[in-house]
Amino acid sequence: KGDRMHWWREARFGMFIHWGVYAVPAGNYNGHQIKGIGEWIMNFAKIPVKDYKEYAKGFNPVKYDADAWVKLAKDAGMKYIIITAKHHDGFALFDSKVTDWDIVDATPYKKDLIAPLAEACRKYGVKLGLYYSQNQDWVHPGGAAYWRAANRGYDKMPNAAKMDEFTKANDGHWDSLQLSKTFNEYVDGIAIPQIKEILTKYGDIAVLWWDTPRGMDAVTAGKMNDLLKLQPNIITNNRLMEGAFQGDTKTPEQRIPTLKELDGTDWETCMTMNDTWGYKSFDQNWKSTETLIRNLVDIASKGGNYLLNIGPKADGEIPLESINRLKEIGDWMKINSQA
Ligand code: FUL
Repeated sequence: KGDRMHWWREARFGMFIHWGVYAVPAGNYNGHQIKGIGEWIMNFAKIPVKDYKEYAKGFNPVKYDADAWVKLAKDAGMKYIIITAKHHDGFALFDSKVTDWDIVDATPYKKDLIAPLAEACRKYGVKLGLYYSQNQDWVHPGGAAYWRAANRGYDKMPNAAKMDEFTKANDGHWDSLQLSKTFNEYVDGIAIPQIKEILTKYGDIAVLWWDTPRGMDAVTAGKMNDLLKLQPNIITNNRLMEGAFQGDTKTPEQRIPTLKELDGTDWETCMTMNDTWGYKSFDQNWKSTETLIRNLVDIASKGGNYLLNIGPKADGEIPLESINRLKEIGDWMKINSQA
C-alpha cells in the first residue's frame, strides 16, 4: 500500500471536475432559480426523466480543449485530476456500450470526453482519476435516489406537494420510470459493465472516486470492489459502502479537518470554488484566491490533499473566475515552490 499511495501522498493538490448535462439548465428550471448544488437539479426540482433527457441536446462542448484543461491544472501545481465519468444523473461522459444515455449517443457532440483527457494527462504527467456514482442513478431504471428536503425554488412549483408525497413513498424517486427495474437489475445491467468500461478503456486510472453509498449492500459493493483489480495500482475513497470497504482515503467534503480529528488515515478535502460542483449560471459566491491558497497550505500542513473543483459549462468553457484563480495559484506556486 505504501508504494501504491506514494504519488498520492506527495501530490497535495488535485483538480475535481464536475461536468455533465446539468450544465445545460445551469441551475434554472421552469423559470425558477433552483437553490443548492447544480448537479442535483434533476433531483431538487423533480425533473421528469423524459424532460431531463432533452437537455442532452443542448450539451455540445465544442470549446472543450482537454490539453488546455490539463495544462491549466498542471500550471496551478495540481498533480491529478478526477472527473465525473458518471454523476447521479446517470449521464456518461464516455462512450458506454450498455446505454444510450451518454455523450456519444445522446448529444450533438457525439465524441467521448474522457479519451482526450486521458491523452492530455499522459502528455503532461498528470494522473487521471474517475468519479463514478455507483449507487444513485436517476435516469437508468433501478438506480438509487436520495430523498432531500424540499429545496427553495422547487417548493414554489405547482405540483411540488404532490411530488413530495410520491418521492417520500418511493425511496426518493419521483418518476415511475425510475421504478421500472430493481436496483440489482441496474447494478448488473449498468453499473458493473460501466465500471469495467472506465477501468479498461483509458489506460492507467489512478483513482476511482465512488460517491453517495447510503443503502449499498455488501454483495453489490463487493462485486464493484472486485473490479478494481483491473487497475492494480488504483486508489479508492471511502464512499463505496457505509461502514465497509473503507478504501484508501477519507473524503471530508467542503471542510478541512482539525488536527484532532486525524487518525493516520490518508485524507483528501474536496471543495468548490463557489457554492456548486456542477455549473450554475448565477452562482457568483467565489472564494478569493487568497482563501484557496490558505486552504491548500492548511491542508498540506496537516498531511492531506486538496481536491479543488471546477464546473465547466455545456459548451466546454471553464468559468473565467475559476481559470483566473487557478492562474493566480500557479503564480504563487512558482514563487514558493522549491523546484
Ligand atoms: C456529493 C455529491 O452528492 C455531490 O453532488 C458532489 O459530487 C460531491 C463531491 O459529493 O456527495
